Amino acid sequence: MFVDQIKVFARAGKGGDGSMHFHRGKFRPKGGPDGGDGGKGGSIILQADSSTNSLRQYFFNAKLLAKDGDKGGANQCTGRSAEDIVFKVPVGTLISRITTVEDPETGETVESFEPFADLTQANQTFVLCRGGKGGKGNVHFKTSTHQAPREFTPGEAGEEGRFHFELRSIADAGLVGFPNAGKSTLLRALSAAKPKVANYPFTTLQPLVGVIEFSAQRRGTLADIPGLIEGASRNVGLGHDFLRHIMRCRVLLFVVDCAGSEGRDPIADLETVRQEVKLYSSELAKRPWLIIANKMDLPESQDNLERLKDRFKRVRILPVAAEMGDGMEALRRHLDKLIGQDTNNTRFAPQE
Ligand SMILES: Nc1nc2c(ncn2[C@@H]2O[C@H](COP(=O)(O)OP(=O)(O)O)[C@@H](O)[C@H]2O)c(=O)[nH]1
Ligand SMILES: [Mg+2]
Repeated sequence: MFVDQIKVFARAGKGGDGSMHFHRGKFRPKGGPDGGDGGKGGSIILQADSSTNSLRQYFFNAKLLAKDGDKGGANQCTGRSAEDIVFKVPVGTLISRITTVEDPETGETVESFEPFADLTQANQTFVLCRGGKGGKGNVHFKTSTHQAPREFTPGEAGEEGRFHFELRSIADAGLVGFPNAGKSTLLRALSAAKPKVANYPFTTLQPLVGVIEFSAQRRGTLADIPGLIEGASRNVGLGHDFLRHIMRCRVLLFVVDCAGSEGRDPIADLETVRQEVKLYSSELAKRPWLIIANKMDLPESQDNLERLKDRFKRVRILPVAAEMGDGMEALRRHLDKLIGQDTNNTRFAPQE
């Protein structure tokens, strides 16, 4: 299940009430006021987490609640504050507040979404609902003429609201492979319009996104994400930028130069790439993937293709020659099954 948008209700904790209390000692039966303040209510905090690419946890738990602060105590004791609760969301989650407004024409209530945070950086945090402050105890209300105050203030309510979380992905499928495997050539061969640079602010790597038209009503998006090198999972080069981009694709297409040009071995290349992906995120490694064996026009490719099939027995391997356009129809058919979406579906949002 790939949940990319969800509505949640969130409520931070209420502050504890201030206490109304008078000191009662053995030798001071009528002591002064000593009621302490209430503790703070817990806040609801969101944190962008690079190890997940789905909002599915909120599908089953769409109520985010934090605890209330404790009431103040005698002896000027401040009540205990409730802990803030941190909820993780994937990097790239856009958060909007949902308000309901009345449609002036029909009188129906409609929801409106007002964007208010975009979590684009790993570990970035955001306070979704702030916990209420604790109330003041009666000790604060004592003055020279008012020695036995009975006043205290209640704790503040925690903030609450309904929110829309939406995971903005770069593309439905991402092309992954070492330089010169043929990713750019493939993207050009498959996409209908000239691919555009994706509008993602957090990197010097520029993913190119193209739209594939499967039929008049069905399309999908495909990203060419440059920059993979060995050691990416250890953040060598721009490794983490690269991996963060592919985290935002639902399906991974591993492209290899099946001819093994420049002394490369396609099997070793693929093992290395899979390993980098696994090391970075086990969730990413479980995502649907297939192998595109490119450059099948070259004579060395045939043997390597057999070796590749032997090594990755359970993985779909599509032999193509992107430069010549060979194998594109079979690849398109397969991609349609994996990522094709009806264009009437409002969730299909082509890149700007
Ligand atoms: N013989 C052959 N060469 C190809 C094929 N696809 C791409 N190339 C060549 O491989 C080189 C790298 O291709 P490119 O798409 O830039 O690779 P990228 O670095 O993965 O984007 C270029 O010189 C292409 O012309 C193919 O199907 N057959
Ligand atoms: Mg390229």
